Amino acid sequence: MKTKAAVAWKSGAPLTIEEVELSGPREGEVLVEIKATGICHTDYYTLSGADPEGIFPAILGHEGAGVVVDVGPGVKSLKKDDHVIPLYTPECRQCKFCLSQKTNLCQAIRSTQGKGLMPDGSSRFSIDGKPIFHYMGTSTFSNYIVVPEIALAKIRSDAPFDKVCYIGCGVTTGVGAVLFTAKVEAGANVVVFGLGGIGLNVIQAAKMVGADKIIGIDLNPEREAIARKFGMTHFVNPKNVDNVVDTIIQLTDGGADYSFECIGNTTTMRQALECCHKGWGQSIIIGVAAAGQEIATRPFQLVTGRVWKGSAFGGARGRTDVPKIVDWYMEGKLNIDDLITHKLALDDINQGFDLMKSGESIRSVVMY
Ligand code: NAD
Ligand code: DAO
Ligand code: ZN
Repeated sequence: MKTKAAVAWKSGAPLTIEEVELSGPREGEVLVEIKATGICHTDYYTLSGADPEGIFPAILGHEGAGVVVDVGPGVKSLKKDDHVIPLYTPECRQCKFCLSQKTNLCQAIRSTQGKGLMPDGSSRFSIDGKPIFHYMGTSTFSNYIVVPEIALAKIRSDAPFDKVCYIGCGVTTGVGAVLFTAKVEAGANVVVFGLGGIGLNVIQAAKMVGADKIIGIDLNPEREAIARKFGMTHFVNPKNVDNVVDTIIQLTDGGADYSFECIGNTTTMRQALECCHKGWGQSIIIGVAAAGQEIATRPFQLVTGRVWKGSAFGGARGRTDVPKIVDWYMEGKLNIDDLITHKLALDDINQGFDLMKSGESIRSVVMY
């Protein structure tokens, strides 16, 4: 079949809208009509050329929601018309990683997914017979996609696609980092570096669990108002203080119980660790730094009890946790609507990247 898609032909170039050939689902695979997709910083990171795993030509996008159109042989857990969110972190429930119950990093299809291919080593996308690579196993900048059954979370059918697509990455990453990775407790002091599409979700989850002080750090003063709406109690603009770490230590009487780095900058990663409370403070790295970057601190920071951790997709097990997060949104426990600042047609997808780069949008959503 044919599908309309935004194709990334090479790094640094705008996406172009193309009619792409999509071959049907094979064993264990599912054909999905994507109804809406968010544009995340990580799509820009790959398009910019900073991603060491970036492969071109590819169809980017990893924050979608849609409907099952057809299933391949052997698919048991999904059927036509089911509503789904594609998962760039699948959940096979059988691999060593899934069975460990210690991580959400299912490895069942990791090697082919990282090469832009389906698990059988081929691409389902092509133009004039030449393959176009998949991206993060999802490629939600295509109206139709084929994905493995283990990379789809089945969600309730009354959830609006144009909102819950954001649960495919940003919401789950931020909320999950608080609930599943850090397990922040009521009364904790929390610091969030970067008040964008991820950081604001960290803030709303910190408020949800009853954190005490929720301190937001951002260079963009316009992020203060929306962050306060989501639960931030104190705002620090690094441009207005001599030393960010000292400022946080003073505000929290000794340091943060938990800090979250939601920028992808190795300098702020160090600050996020060093603003943590001696003896127990934990710093969670969510931001993805450019290829080749390294983090540094004095080892004594760790000897004296601070803990450095990372979180991918919020530590969420996609098929298990994503439907629950959709429920939380539908029950009014999470605010997604106010974070979706722009809606675009696929033809205008490049505007979404411009809005992100200028700091004007929190999330742009493309509607098919
Ligand atoms: P974003 O661009 O929406 O937000 C980043 C924010 O950081 C902006 O508000 C910006 O003003 C602020 N900022 C930039 N440099 C700063 C600095 N030096 N000091 C203070 N503030 C600064 O990005 P996003 O969509 O929220 O993504 C944040 C990061 O998370 C990215 O690196 C992205 O790739 C990563 N990410 C990680 C995961 C994961 O699973 N770990 C998932 C999705 C995204
Ligand atoms: O299992 O080795 C692995 C890789 C898992 C990928 C997790 C990706 C999370 C960070 C990338 C940002 C996603 C938008
Ligand atoms: Zn697995």
